[in-house]
Amino acid sequence: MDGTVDFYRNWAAYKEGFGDLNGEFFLGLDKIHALTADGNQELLVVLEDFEGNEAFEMYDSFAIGDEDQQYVLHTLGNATGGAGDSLSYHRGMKFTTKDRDNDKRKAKNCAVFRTGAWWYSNCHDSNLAGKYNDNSWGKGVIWSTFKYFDYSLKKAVMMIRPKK
Ligand SMILES: [Ca+2]
Repeated sequence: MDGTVDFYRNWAAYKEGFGDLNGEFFLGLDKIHALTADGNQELLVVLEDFEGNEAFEMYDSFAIGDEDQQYVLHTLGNATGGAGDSLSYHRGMKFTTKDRDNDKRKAKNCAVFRTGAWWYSNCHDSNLAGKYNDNSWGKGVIWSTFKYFDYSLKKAVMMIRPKK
């Protein structure tokens, strides 16, 4: 939301989580796994561009594997909302960081290539842990169905809650 926290971090950082809970942060893959393991969570993605336009996308289920499974995005339900679906492309992908290449891109690590960490495939439709304020192709805070690959968003939030 303001670029104060560096998101270009390694596997250990994404496992544990980092940042400021009152500002920018990543909760941590172990915690996200624990919170989603019961299979009853939904995901809301909230996005904002630098012109003050907000967009949302809701997924009616969301769950990731544990570290042995490389935090695979094994469950991602139906998408609804105005932002468009830039996450389903990543369904079934393992998590990749700059020091752990689990993506589908041959001869490149997508986390390095796209300056982030994500459930990269070959490489991404979204890159919410990308580099803040970097509008070069594919490297910024991207949700491609909302603002395409050359627009780094002002704000990106992922929230989960138990389904009703
Ligand atoms: Ca690769």
